[in-house]
Amino acid sequence: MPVQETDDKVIVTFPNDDTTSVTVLKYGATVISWKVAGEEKLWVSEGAHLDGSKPVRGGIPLVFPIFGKLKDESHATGALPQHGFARNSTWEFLGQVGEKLPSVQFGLGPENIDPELYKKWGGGKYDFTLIFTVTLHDDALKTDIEVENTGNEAFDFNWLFHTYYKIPDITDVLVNNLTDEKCFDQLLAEEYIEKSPVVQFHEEFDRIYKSVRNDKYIQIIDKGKVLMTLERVNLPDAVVWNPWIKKSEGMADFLPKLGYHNMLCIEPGHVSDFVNLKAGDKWSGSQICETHHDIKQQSNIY
Ligand code: TA6
Repeated sequence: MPVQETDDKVIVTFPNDDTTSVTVLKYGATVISWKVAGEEKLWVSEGAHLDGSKPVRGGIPLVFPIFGKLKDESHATGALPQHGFARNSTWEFLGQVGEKLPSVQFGLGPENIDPELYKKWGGGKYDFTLIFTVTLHDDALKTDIEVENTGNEAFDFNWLFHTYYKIPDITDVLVNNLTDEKCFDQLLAEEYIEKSPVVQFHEEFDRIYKSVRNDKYIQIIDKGKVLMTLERVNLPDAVVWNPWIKKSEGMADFLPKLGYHNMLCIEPGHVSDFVNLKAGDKWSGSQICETHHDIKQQSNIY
């Protein structure tokens, strides 16, 4: 059966191949597993809370309406917790919307948010609908988000897919096609141009690559083989994050502690500034995670 719903999850399997599947936890509409021919592509902490008690550490948490935590409490999102409320609210399963490529949808509106939490966004004056779509290909996963302003006041928001990829070892992987891109280094609180021909990892890494052309592939390369190619639609920014040992030791739900060796976050979004959505308008963005590409080296020279 291509789509199975349980009380807390939705499991989608590829037609005639149940070794290819995606599992979505209704809490946060968090993708907690994506398997291609039996091989898990996402990293989920062994200490992740899957009972709705806190956002899932791993998989694809959904970040809305704020990325990170604003220091400016006067901003409409200033009182919200880090990364907003989408990842810690239970979404409504809206059903299957695609057959040949099995696709399922989840919805979130003010009625699904804890009232205390919702009031922290602009005093609860905004009205919105989020529609999250997950589409399973034989060797790729597509996630789409549509944000609709169903109220009568414009609002500002960030969106980000906080995708945790499973990798053999962080010290072996490279990430390409970010050379000459402007980035904000969250650790140094500094902005600079990335000059490394390929990004490597040997310590905590937390950078927001800003306005990266949407036609640029971002690839995770392991010992010369492309593990993952990320394509983006209308998502100009990409956060690259690995907590390394000290940060992972400081996160109770990050287990095993050496697990930072086996994960890397490449997080497409619109986070370096806000999207301003007028009353009645819609905005959408997508990530396509692909496992079948060869290395595609792109630069900004033309
Ligand atoms: O996406 C990178 C980041 O903003 C890091 O700075 C780190 O805080 C990470 O998100 C995880 O945040 P969380 O709230 O899930 O612990």
